[in-house]
Amino acid sequence: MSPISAKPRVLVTRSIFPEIIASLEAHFEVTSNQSDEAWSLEQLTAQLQGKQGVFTTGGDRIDAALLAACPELKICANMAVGYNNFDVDAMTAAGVLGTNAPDVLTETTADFGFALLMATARRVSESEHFLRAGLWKRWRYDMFSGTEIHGSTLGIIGMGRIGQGIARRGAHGFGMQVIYHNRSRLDAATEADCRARYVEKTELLQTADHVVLVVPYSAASHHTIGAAELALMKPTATLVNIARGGIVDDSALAVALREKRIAAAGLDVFEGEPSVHPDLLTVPNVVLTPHIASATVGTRRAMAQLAVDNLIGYLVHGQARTPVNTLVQDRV
Ligand code: 8YV
Repeated sequence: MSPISAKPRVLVTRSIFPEIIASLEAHFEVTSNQSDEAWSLEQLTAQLQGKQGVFTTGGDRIDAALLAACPELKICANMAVGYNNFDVDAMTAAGVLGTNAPDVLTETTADFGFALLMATARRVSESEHFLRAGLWKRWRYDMFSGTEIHGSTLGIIGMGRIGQGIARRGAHGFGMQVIYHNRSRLDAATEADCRARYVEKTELLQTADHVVLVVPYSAASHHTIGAAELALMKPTATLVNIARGGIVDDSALAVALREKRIAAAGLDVFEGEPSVHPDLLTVPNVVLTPHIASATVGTRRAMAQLAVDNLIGYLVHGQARTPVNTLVQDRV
């Protein structure tokens, strides 16, 4: 028989930095999936039995059925700023706290949004494939001509912290005119800091040279960009999605790219990822990356540490740092 532990029990669903496991072990009895094998819902449910906390990543769905099967669970700490993998209402109803990992990834993710915009507009991937394939035989005046970045119009849909970081890079670094659309308009000081002007979505799509999507995923933001929206964009425009799969109708986008109704797209997130719509894999004018916008060692470490801080904060001290459903925390 195993000795009775006074420590709360925590599950870590995916492989993570060893020192993060060590910092959890100072406070908890930890079970971790360091082999990183993908767990089915049934396996996750089985692993969660008797656990008070779980360290999740964006792919771990926490819903009413899972919560009903795991009555001891008190907190789900997401190592992600987005938490569309949480059914927040079901968690609140079950008395389970959810936490996310905001702020620590803002600038890194904004850097990547800009990197993807530039790679897309300047055809970096497409031209590298051409070179690697041994097709570069001579200089040509129009070889891989792209779209201007400096001085162009940058349209940002979703002007939270990451959107603002991209706006500042565009306005201050590249002299871009920044327009944005958001559920609510920013205050005047933030608009001035970002040098960004609020416009309706239609105007943004019609006038932007580069459209960047940074909205959280929800039923309301599903297919924010579909065939109708793509039809509004300039034929020379680029589209970048660093938000979530499902914000863009990937099938409609593949058609628009193939038919050159827009110039190019840069995608870090996909509907049904890690699967990618097969048509996107065959069109040349799209840059595809495997959901890596926050992937620097320092940022991923900080995101993981924030999830750890939330687990310790809540299960040991009764107060998490970044809750997403504060009602539960208030009740404790
Ligand atoms: C994560 C993200 O890498 O923070 C987010 O919302 O999309 C990414 O930074 C991913 O969700 C893994 O948890």
